[in-house]
Amino acid sequence: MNQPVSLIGAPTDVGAGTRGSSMGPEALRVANIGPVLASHDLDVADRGNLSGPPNPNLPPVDGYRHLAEVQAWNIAVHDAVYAELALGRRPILLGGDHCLGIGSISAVARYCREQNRKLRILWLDAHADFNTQTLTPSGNLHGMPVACLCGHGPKELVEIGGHVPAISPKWVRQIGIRSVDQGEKRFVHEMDLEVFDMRYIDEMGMRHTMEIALATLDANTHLHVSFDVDFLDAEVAPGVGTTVRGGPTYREAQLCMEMIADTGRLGSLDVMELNPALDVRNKTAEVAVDLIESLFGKSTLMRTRP
Ligand code: 4U7
Ligand code: MN
Ligand code: MN
Ligand code: MN
Repeated sequence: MNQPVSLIGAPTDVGAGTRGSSMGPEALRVANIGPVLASHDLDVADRGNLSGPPNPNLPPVDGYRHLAEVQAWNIAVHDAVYAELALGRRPILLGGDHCLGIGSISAVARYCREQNRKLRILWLDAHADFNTQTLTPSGNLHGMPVACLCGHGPKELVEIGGHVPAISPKWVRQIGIRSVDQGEKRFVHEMDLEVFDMRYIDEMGMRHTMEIALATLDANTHLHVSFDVDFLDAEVAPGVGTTVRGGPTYREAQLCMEMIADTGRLGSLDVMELNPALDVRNKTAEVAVDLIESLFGKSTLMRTRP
């Protein structure tokens, strides 16, 4: 029997530069995320939306915008994600901007630590999200979650999971990256993050990329996918705040999701940064739901592994 899943909405854009990702959870529901997953022999519970402070829309203070609000939302996300894991269910976080990856992944890491499980994180994104207080060009915390999880950030966010750092950079594989800021680039190298950027995918292909990114998973590994919808090429997915051209095509993204599904290890998921205010007839939400369907095992035909 498939492990049940729980949808958790986190309707906020406090960590983003462009407003609107706060409407992401509802757009994903309108695109039928719940029923679509339920059609694949999955028990799906929609837990509704979390609540938290409104977006005050203020400039950065000491390099961070809205730190207190981002902290409050992440604590709510952490608690909700952890509660689902403790029930033996697979949390699907419906964002919301990507700063919420801190709450979500710190909860997954805490659970894995308690259960003595290994953790592998696939970060599907156009961006590395590895900025810090001094490196950030914007102060927007959705550009900093990976650094915070690795222990580099304000204590308000770094300590949310109880254990500092929440994760090791060694557990992370970043895929689809094509926009990294100058200082951020140096820090990614310094911390030795494993990045499969678009040039790598162009040269080696998505199949090889995913084989490498998914290598060395074992039966005791929890796989977490943090899917920033701007991972996708801007023509496929216009409904995001920070579009970057030159991303994976629809077919490449499908293959990526199918190969993750084939591992049978998917334990939790974030669907982040969808911005319905910038979308066209909800098509980006529909594309995201299509891809998530593949991630949970939809395949065209029955297949045996090659
Ligand atoms: B997302 C940016 F400067 N790097 O830090 C920044 F380009 O969660 C963008 O991946 C961050 O969408 C994008 O503000 C964050 C910018
Ligand atoms: Mn991004
Ligand atoms: Mn992101
Ligand atoms: Mn974005």
